[in-house]
Order: sequence, then structure tokens, then C-alpha cells
Amino acid sequence: TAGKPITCKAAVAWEPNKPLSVETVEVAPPKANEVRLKVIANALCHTDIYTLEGQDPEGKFPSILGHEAGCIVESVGEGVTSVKPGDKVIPCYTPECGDCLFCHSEKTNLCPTIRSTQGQGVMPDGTTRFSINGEPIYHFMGCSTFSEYTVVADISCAKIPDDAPLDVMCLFGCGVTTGLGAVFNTCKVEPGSSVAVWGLGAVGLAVIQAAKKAGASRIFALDTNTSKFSMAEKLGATDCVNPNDFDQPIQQVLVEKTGWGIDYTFDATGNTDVMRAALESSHRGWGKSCVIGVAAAGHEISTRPFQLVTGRWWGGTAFGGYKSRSEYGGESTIV
Ligand code: AHE
Ligand code: ZN
Repeated sequence: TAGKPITCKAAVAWEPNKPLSVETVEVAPPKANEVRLKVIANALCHTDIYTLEGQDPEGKFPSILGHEAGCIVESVGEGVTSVKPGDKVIPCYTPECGDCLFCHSEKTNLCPTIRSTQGQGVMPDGTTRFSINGEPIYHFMGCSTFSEYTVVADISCAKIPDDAPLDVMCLFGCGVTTGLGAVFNTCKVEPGSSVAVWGLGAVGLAVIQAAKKAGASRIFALDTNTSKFSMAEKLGATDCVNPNDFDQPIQQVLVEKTGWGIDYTFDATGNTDVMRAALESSHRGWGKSCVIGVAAAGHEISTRPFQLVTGRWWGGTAFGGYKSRSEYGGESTIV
């Protein structure tokens, strides 16, 4: 199949708020520095739904969504040396070119090398590899894994060990990586500290697992859906809290429960009121609050600046701060 178009099935998002529709698509061969992948396993991230709902200012239609997958390299374009046909890879929406200002910095993983074309739903040369009857279908987050085959940039392909199970490893394409990295890389949670996380989906549960591994002594797990609590407890949460059980704002409840607040707080909901509550629940003098969730278009955060003047830090994370290609595989801190 190398060098030739592949005809396969893909779930196409034709327009916002319409169900995905399974179509026959043509997937062109990879151009220079591109890789064509056979997609073996997918997980669903809320960002796919958020984009399908028309909430992402960068959302393009028609497109192929999906960005949490385990894949096998089918063929590579000219100049690709980092992976070869048959390799197992995770497509990463945060690439790592290894040779830019950001990749050279230890402070960030935010390689911008292909970010602008990725946001426009096209490959770095400005065109798409997907089409239906000759009409282009846009890419999404540089991954587009809701297709039997996809094409991504080589700098977006993290090679993983040959024996890695793709149906599990797909979670490292976004949710689990993000939650673990928020704790280990972005906040650097220390033993004995207190942690709180809002939103007990894949990301929030990964935050709990990482916090436990980091030695946090108290881990608050917050959600309005109490059916999530048993899993949170199994993974290490010490206190499960439903904010709807209280008349006062949850930040007031948590500060009262703990004395001065919580050392590290995480939003894994994308709700800007929750982001504020997380910041205001963090500890006077040193609390760090990390925004992980993606807010809908037009939503903004606010708090009294006094919250920051009195020693709280508000920050965020993308892909958990992991440099996507070099931090997977044998030397990885997460696998
Ligand atoms: N495209 C949106 C922003 C979407 C967003 O914030 N994406 C997160 C990853 S969500 C994973 O499920 C992210 O890491 N963004 C960094 C990046 O470079 O996109 C918008 O507001 O335009
Ligand atoms: Zn995601």
C-alpha cells in the first residue's frame, strides 16, 4: 500500500452538533516528513465532543476528530527516520521537533513548529490527506484518529515499545498523560502535601494516581456525579466531596476543613467557575492551582487579584508538560 492512496472507513464530523457519520474516505500517502498510520485503538476525550459541539474556536468542518489512539506505522514519507513501518506509535497533539527554542528549553513542552497549520486542520504544507470524492476533509489536533488510517507529521509520532498494548496505551495520547504530568511536571507535588482535583474523568483519576505516587497525604476528589467516588477512592482519594452538598461556596468549605487551604489544586472540568474555586481553595502563601480542562469559546477566568498577592499561583498545563517523543518509551517517566 505504500505510496498509494488507501480507501477506508472514517467517522466524519460534517458540521457542529450532528452525529459523526461513518464514510468511505481516501487517505493520501504521506508526503515528506509525514507518516501514515493504521489506527488500532481509540479512546474518547471530551475535547472531541467539545469540538463536535462547536465550542472550539479552532474547530473546522468537515473533519475527522479523535486524538487518543494507539497506532502502527503503515508507511513513511521522504526523509522520515524516527519511525519505520510496523512500529507502534502514539500520535501526539503536542509534537516535539527537538530543534526549536521551546524544545531546547527544559521549561516547556510546547513545540510550536507545526502549531499554526495544525490549528487550521491541515498538514504542514497547507493541504489535507483526507478526501471524499475529491473534496478535502480537515485534520484535527494533528491526529484525526477516528479513521482506520490517518496521516500525521513525523514529529507528532511517539514510538512506544513493540510489546505495549495499544488498547491501553491509547490513553497516553491525552487524558492519562495530562493528569500524570500536571502533578509530576507542572506542579511537582511533594510527599506529604495536600491535593484537590475537580472532575473525576480520565484526567482527574490520573491526577489522583499521580498524587498518591508523589506521596500526597490528603487527596480531595470533587465531582457532582457521586458515582465516580468509588473509583476515585480505589485510586487513592482520601476525601470525596460533592460541592452540591454545601450551601457555602466549595472554596470556603475546603479552606475551613484544612485550615489554610490545599497545597495543589487541579481543574479537570473546563468549567471556569470551578477553575476559580480551585484557585481560591489553594493554600495561602504557596498554593498552586493548575488549569487542565479546556473552557468553551468565550469563557474567561476571574478572581480577586488579592488571591494571587497573598501567595497563590495560577497556571496551566498542556499534555502534562511532557515532551511528547523523548519522554515516551524505555526512558519514559510515565510508562
Ligand atoms: N483550540 C482551542 C484550545 C483547545 C485546547 O486548549 N487544547 C488543549 C488540549 S485539549 C486535550 O484534550 C491544549 O493542550 N492546547 C494546547 C494547544 O497547543 O492547542 C482554542 O481555544 O483555540
Ligand atoms: Zn484530549
